[in-house]
Amino acid sequence: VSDGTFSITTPIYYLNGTPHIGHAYTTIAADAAARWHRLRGREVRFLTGTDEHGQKVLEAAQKRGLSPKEHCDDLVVVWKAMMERFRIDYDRFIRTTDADHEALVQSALQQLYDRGEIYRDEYRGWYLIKDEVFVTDKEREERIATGELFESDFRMFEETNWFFRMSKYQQQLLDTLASRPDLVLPDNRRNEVLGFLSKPLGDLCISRPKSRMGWGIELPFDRDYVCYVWFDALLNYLTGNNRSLDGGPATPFWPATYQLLGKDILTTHAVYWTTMLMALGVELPQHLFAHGWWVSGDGQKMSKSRGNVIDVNLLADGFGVDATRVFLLREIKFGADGQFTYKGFLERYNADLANDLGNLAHRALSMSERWLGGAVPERQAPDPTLQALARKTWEAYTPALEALQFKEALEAVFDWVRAGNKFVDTAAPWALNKAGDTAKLASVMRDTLEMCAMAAALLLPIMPDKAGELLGKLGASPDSVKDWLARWSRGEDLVNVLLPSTKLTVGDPLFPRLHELPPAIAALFEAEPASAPAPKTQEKPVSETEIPLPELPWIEYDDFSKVQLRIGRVLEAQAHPNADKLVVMKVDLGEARPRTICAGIKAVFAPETLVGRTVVVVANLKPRMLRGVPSEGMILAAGGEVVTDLVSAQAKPGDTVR
Ligand code: ME8
Ligand code: MG
Repeated sequence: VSDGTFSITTPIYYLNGTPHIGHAYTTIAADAAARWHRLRGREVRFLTGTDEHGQKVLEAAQKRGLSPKEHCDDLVVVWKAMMERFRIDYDRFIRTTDADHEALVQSALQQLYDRGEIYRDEYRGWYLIKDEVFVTDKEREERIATGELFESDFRMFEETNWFFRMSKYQQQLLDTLASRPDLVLPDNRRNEVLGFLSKPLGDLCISRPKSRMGWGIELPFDRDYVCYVWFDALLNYLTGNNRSLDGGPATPFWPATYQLLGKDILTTHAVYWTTMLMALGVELPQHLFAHGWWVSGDGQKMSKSRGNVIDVNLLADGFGVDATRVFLLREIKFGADGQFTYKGFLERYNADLANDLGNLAHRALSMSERWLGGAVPERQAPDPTLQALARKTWEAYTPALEALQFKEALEAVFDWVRAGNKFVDTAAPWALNKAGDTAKLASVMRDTLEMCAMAAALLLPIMPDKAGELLGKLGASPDSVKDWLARWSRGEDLVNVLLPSTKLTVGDPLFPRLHELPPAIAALFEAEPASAPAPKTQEKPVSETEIPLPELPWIEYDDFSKVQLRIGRVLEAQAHPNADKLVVMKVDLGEARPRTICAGIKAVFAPETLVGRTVVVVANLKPRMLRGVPSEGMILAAGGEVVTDLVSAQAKPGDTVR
């Protein structure tokens, strides 16, 4: 790629299930980088897509009773929808079933075959379907012994196949890794690859007999076979970047600047892919960056196969798309593993977004509106301390983002935001307003607005919608940012980009504070007891879940969540004047006045025994008149026809019951 070009790829995802945060993570990271380079005025190519051939996808299709292509056509819609929802602005979404890709794979195979890089041999070995790779007997035994995998994860295949002479390239790969220390990033991953290459490298089986597994691209030189899924999938990076193998026009997008992947597929990229490119005589990518894993609460890698995954749509529903993008990139160092917890997300959301950023924006806009007529104020010159800090922020942010160190880049922005709130506290614009020091007030508010503008600009690649919204409130737009970044990179105009007299808009808060986990997420924990003791593996327990539950008119959580239950305390209780079964109570729900509630419990409870009792009240039951007395809620009682007790809890009036 030339200097003005930035080309980035993600792995192409298997269509054996729906996306989870792991897939969203890689894709969001690539999108953030692509957006940054577009804002810097570079020509960008961002490639992502789906991996549709092979045993694993075929089996997923068979489970659904669909042909593999029907299955993929159906499922790919879900992946594209995830990408659209998460504002993934790719330049191409490649599917390995696309015609141009199939043609390129066949051309690659034919060229290698013609050059004697492919030969036929007998093969006998264990195949790990989950990863679509053959493994050695030793590796299989080890991974079963550690409990990571089961015997059923492997199949023994014994067949004649076609092989790529990968071993031939071992030394060339070692030499390349030595001369290009930044080819595989981060360093610990590079060391892992070197470790792998310290043992002799074998050849790569690149075919599958159609008689056993026919879902793939046909070998052009042997129609009884299809291409091995990884050999097919890796070549997507050439197809998707228009890198022809037939002497077609040159493309500015290959070699890619960065190829992102998770550490689970390091070997296939750092060894298979690089040696394939060597054999084809095609340039290697500039960098292969293997990031870490999101692990779930149980410390396990999240995966479609394990079923312990976090649903990205639930995060987007509960916290918003932009908050999710920021969280994923902010929480763990790109390269390291991280544990996902909803509580951690909630805390991070409130601290960084609702409090720090939301607060700075709200203060800047609402004070300017109240005291300065709601337009960008004029001022003499920016505060020099702020300008120095802005420079420092820029110098921390830019190289971090360009090296895909999103966490460090975001830390620089949020430090800047916190400095903004401190600046306001110290400058005390409210005091300046009171003292009538309009010139100083204008200057302080302008500086504060400029701080918001810089924060929005630097956050734009990470949270395009919310940063865009903030820019809009400041009378600017995402387009303005291109120009600002160009000026800032030339060393100009920090804390000085807004146009005086431009109208400001206060509007709604960018990130409303969340007092608790969003209901749909909280419901996950109610459904599952937090830490049930692990079942002993020796005994064969009678599975209770096999005994059917009674037929009930089941409701969804959403239906239940419409009912607001609140703790109340009975302050007064009397017999109803016109109905001899009813008691009329005054109940404190922690509201401005007690509620009047009628209940048919007089046969069981003498009114005076109710005073002082803590009860549970349906607080949002529509008030109605009962024999001339209003009833503004309902008290929960146990028993059927005959009430036996009132429901109670140790809590204070107004507390929520769920
Ligand atoms: O491996 N944490 O596809 P795949 C972080 N089709 N990232 C994760 C993750 C997690 N828990 N789980 C998945 C394949 N990922 C092949 C790739 S490329 C030519 C072919 C991300 O559907 C991460 O990027 O299993 C990982 O490498 C990728 O999804 C694997 O997706
Ligand atoms: Mg996988």
